[in-house]
Amino acid sequence: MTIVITAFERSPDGGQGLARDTRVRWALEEVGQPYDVRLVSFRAMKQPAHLRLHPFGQIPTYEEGDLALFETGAIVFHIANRYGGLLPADANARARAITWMFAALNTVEPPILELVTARIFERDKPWATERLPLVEERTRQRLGQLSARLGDADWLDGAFSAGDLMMVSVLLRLRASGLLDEFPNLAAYVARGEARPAYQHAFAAQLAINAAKPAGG
Ligand code: GTB
Repeated sequence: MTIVITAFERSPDGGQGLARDTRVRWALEEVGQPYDVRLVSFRAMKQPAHLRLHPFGQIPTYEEGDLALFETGAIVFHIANRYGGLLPADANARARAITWMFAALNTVEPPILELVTARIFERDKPWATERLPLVEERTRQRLGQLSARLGDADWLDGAFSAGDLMMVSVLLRLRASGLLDEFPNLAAYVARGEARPAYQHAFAAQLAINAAKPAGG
């Protein structure tokens, strides 16, 4: 059955791989499943046809036969659960890998998104210079905790899993802030994720769509 995902017709990041279809592409590459991509404009995302797939009018979505999903956590979990390669067979190890997926999305990503908002979307506000250091410090604290847990391990819990895929995807959003470099083991962890052939393929696929399109073109 053909898997179809949606992605930005033209990602605002110009192909840096930061839009969330990249994590879904990465998961599909890791498990060796081919997929098609339907590109959607910002306008089309808010139209009834897309809202039927995604109630919040966003990308990515995932369609496979009768199944339609939204939310990257649910999509990556579905891929990992249905196809081998992203979750351990041992039940406890599997539960721990899933825990790391939730930790990435519920505990690590929120301060990172707050930081992105403060750095980019709120930077012209009169209170931005007061707020930004506070948000940076909250993010730094979270990264410190994650860094302490990772230590000198390659991955968060044994072999690479969907938990690492999600955590690396979340951390990648920090690169422009420089905060990641304050934690060399986390920077190396992200680099290990990016070096995986599956990530490379996913990145190249989204770049091929976005690099060819100049802003406003
Ligand atoms: N919780 C949802 C999930 O994980 O699937 C969040 C989905 C989401 O945020 N989708 C964004 C979207 O569709 C694209 S990925 N936004 C359009 C809208 O809401 O109208 C977030 C994103 C966007 C842009 C960049 N960038 O340019 O760097 C990075 C990430």
